[in-house]
Amino acid sequence: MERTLVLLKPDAVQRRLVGRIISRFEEKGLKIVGLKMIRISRELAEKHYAEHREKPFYSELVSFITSAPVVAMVVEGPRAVEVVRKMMGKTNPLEAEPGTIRGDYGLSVTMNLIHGSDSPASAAREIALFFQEDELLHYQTSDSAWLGG
Ligand code: D4T
Repeated sequence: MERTLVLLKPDAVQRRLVGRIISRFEEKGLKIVGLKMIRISRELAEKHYAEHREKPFYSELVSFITSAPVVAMVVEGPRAVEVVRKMMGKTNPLEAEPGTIRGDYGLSVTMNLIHGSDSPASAAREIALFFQEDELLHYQTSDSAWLGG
């Protein structure tokens, strides 16, 4: 089973969309195995977004993600990385399809509500940045036999 890191960005918290977004992942059948609300430090933001250091939007991105609390979660399921990315929609909410999280709730490429790891390798790196091993739970849900995978 695959795991991926999801961040509900400051705009999702400020706009009170956290419950609705988490519900989508629950309804899909993904399993939440780690969940916390944090204020991301500049140091953590710089590590998380290291690959974007040279991009023109980097400083705005770091300012935004550190500006207010976020919800960090690890979700688990078959091909969870790809499934979550599909549910998020394209990076720019103006281009994201209706039915996706960004397509349904967003208008801004900076304040685009949600982050999801873009590969299993990124997921492993990012999960380790945001969660200690003992913050991730191993458990069975009672409906797992009916979800396949
Ligand atoms: P994340 O990493 O947040 O899941 O977003 P994506 O994987 O969909 O998009 P990305 O890595 O290309 O961009 C990371 C982050 O930067 C913001 N951004 C992006 C921005 O503020 N301006 C821009 O022009 C772009 C391309 C949004 C997501």
